Amino acid sequence: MQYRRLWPLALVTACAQAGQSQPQGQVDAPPGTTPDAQIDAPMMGGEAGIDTPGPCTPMMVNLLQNGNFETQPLATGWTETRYQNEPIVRADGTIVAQSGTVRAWLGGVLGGIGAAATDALHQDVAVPASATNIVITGFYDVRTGETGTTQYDTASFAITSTGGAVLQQVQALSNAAPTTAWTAINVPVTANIAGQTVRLRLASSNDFTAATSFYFDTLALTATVCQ
Ligand SMILES: [Ca+2]
Repeated sequence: MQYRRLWPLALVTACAQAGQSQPQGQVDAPPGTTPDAQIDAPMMGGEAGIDTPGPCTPMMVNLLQNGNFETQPLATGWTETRYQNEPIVRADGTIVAQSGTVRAWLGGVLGGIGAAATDALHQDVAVPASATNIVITGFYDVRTGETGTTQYDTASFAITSTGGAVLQQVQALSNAAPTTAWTAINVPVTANIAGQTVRLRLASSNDFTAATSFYFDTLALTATVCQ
């Protein structure tokens, strides 16, 4: 940590030795860094005595575990809330996985009259305080026995608190907008989740007739973090 906090001085020294001039208060950053935000920002708070972070090496990471659902045992990293104890992370059925052989399959089953069939799958993710440029990517596929444009069966992909409060809706799906192939998700996270543990939650609800299946695969929660 110490050497990182000292690098601007070292760089100034190196530049001076090379005969280059530097306007006072400006230091060129090494490639791949954004010096203004990382050097100036910590100074803006003005709190004396706080150990402000120095420049870092930005690195893109995937914060989601087993987003492609291929890790054994099935549903590693995820918590399933099953309808009639049917597994959600599975390889069987007619829709081939988008990656590997396993995907999440929510719904595809009939509920009772006045008692919807519900499936849910979630994973809690600790988002580093330094995380920026957070994006959710993946694929979904919706197949339904319903016709028409009335929503009877629905699904949602959301970022929630660990208590379940929705922080950002990532993707809302229903029988009214079925797909015929895997469809890409690419959604920037606008909710302020850096430094928090949040929940990625997939959930479905089916009514009592003409089932709808909601498939998800190859999910990722990527962010740029300081290393
Ligand atoms: Ca997969």
